[in-house]
Amino acid sequence: MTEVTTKLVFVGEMGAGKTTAIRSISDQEPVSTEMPISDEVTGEKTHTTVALDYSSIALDSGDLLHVYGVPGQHYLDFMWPMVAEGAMGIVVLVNAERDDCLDSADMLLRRFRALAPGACFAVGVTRCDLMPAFSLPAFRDALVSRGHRLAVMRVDARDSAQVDFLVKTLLSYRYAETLDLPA
Ligand SMILES: Nc1nc2c(ncn2[C@@H]2O[C@H](COP(=O)(O)OP(=O)(O)O)[C@@H](O)[C@H]2O)c(=O)[nH]1
Ligand SMILES: [Mg+2]
Repeated sequence: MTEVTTKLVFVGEMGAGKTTAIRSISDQEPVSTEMPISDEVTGEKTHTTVALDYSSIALDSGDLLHVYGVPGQHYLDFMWPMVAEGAMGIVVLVNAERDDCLDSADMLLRRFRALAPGACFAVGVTRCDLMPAFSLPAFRDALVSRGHRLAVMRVDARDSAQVDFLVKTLLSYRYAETLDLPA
């Protein structure tokens, strides 16, 4: 049996939960690269932040999943094409606490759809427990009104079962458009 390798990408702004989500579903500690972020760049954060996360996960099916986490900030977009290339699934993560989470999801969906036209997409909204006023249906409707029809779900990046569910949902799409049923 040939082993199938699949590439999955998490993209989102700093604090959206990428590193935590990848750690939640990894058997081993993921590889994370760090780079300094200065005041001028973010306007807030002075210490180092994780720029890229990577982990490989063996699925029950025997397939190998390569998982990448890439920052959603504009100034790091030089990394996006190489990470998006050949991706089967792309999860856009947004932090419910941020006022700009709709704009962030919209922008990242547009950019990554252009970079990976064959990929399946889903949006995961993190930190909803800290934001009781956040309405998932309203957020989903707002994305639809911007032309994005896709799975949008709450996900606590710290909860492996929730991240696992989101990833499995996305992986199940890979068959949706390739089925060639006899007439
Ligand atoms: N309360 C709460 N915290 C979360 C949730 N998802 C992620 N976090 C926390 O949010 C913080 C930022 O996550 P991190 O993975 O570092 O974000 P990254 O910058 O995208 O890699 C971490 O402290 C996580 O534990 C959530 O749904 N609820
Ligand atoms: Mg991180």
